[in-house]
Amino acid sequence: MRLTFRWYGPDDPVPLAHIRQIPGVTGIVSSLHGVAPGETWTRPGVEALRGEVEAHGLALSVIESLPVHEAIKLGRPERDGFIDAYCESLAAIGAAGVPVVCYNFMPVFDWTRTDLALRLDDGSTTLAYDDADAARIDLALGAAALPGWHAAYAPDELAALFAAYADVGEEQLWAHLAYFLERVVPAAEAAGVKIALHPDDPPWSIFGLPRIATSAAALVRVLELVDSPANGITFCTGSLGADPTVDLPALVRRIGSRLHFAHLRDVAVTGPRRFHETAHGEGDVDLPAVVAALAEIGFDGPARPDHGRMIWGEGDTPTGDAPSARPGYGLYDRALGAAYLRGLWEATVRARAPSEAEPASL
Ligand code: DNO
Repeated sequence: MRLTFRWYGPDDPVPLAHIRQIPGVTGIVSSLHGVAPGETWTRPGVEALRGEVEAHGLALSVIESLPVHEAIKLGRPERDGFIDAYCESLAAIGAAGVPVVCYNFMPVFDWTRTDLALRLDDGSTTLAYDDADAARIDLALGAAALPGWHAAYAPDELAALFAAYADVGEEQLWAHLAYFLERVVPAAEAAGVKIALHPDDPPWSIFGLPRIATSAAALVRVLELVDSPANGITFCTGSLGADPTVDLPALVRRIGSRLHFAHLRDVAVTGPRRFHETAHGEGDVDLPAVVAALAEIGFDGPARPDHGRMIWGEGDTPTGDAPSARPGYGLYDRALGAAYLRGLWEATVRARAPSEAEPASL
């Protein structure tokens, strides 16, 4: 496992210079955040990002995300043009030397929470989801009604998207994913890039929209749609960990060599379809067992601490200025998460091969 950290580009309040100071972190997970979904990425664009990351002594390990245009998920006639653009972007990413691309296939909204600052007993704040709260959100007001999605869609745009998805059931969404992968996986192979689908977060339908990457069986089905080493999974303990019926270590073993990227974080499940994120190691996810399973399959790909709480005043906006951190992506708690994961990994690898002086990789 190689330890990485997400960086949102030059606008990220957390600078690369600070990320570099986290022991064990050698790689960066980032994206061309200025390029709109559906637009084609260029090799110089990716190379510029890589150059900036490398100038700070880090490697550009993963592109997260290369977004999938809604026309592809909806199966609209214009999807072919967007799929061609996606393939070209993969070629640019591969030519620029980045080996892994994370993406998701969630309609309309990516990860979703109903509270971005739930206060925990220790005074920190964290991201939380409660289906009962979600049911009270009035999306007729536009995406602004949903925490974290303020600028994403105007009310009429959102209404049009919901209307379009009214005709798309889960099996149809599967068919659209298959159509996409049948065309994109060969392009990924040619580009020397591994693509890695992120499970839906939370792993169930929200606001009546179809969602399909919601279970262990679904992730296996994704792999079977196109049976190629380039067609893989981003294994996210936070997404699937919100469903207590998922056996995460067993799923690591099942995905095996098709597990291309790991998001390692923790959640506390507090009721049916109700959870909040916790510090790494403090929630209901058995991270030691997940890390042991990763070691067992010989995982040597990128992994990152995922979200973190807001601690030590980070994210406070006493002056009403721009927040010093984006929800879930502050520096401090994620850095603690990285330190925790590093320790777990070292101990796990050492226990498996006691004679080795140093762990195989970190
Ligand atoms: C949440 C992330 C997701 C992820 C995308 C991948 O913080 O894990 O936003 O980047 O779903 O496409």
